[in-house]
Amino acid sequence: MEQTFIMIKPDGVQRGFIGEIISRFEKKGFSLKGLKLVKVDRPFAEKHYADLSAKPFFNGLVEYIISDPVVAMVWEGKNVVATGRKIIGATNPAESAPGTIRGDLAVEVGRNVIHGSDSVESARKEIALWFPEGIISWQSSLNQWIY
Ligand code: RTP
Repeated sequence: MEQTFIMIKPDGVQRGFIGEIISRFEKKGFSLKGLKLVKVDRPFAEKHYADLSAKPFFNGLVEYIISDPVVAMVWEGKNVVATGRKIIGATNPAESAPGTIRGDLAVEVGRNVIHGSDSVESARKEIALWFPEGIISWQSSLNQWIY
């Protein structure tokens, strides 16, 4: 079953959106497979965002991610990578549709509450980076009715 990596960024944690965000993924029918509150250091954040190292906003982005704890999660389900990105909304909250997490909860691209893997391959790499200890395998008793 497909998995994705979702991170609630420091602003999402500080603003009290952990429950709201988990609820949106649960209501859609996805399963939470990994969850931890972590404060990452600069080398780790630079590794996570390595693909963006040439961007002018890279240093600010890294400073933001290391500033306070984030919630790292693994979610599982049918098409969870692409559907997760739809639930999250466009990168710039000014362009995110109402009803999406960023469309409802954010106004600034530099404080857009949440990250979600952009492909199955990125998800695999990000889950390995953030959960090197691995993911506990378990099944919800509701699984047979979710889809
Ligand atoms: P994410 O990786 O956080 O899910 O975001 P994304 O794929 O929607 O967007 P991406 O282009 O990968 O950018 C990663 C994060 O960098 C910040 N950003 N700031 N100041 C700016 O112009 C700017 N552009 C991007 C955002 O926090 C974005 O989520």
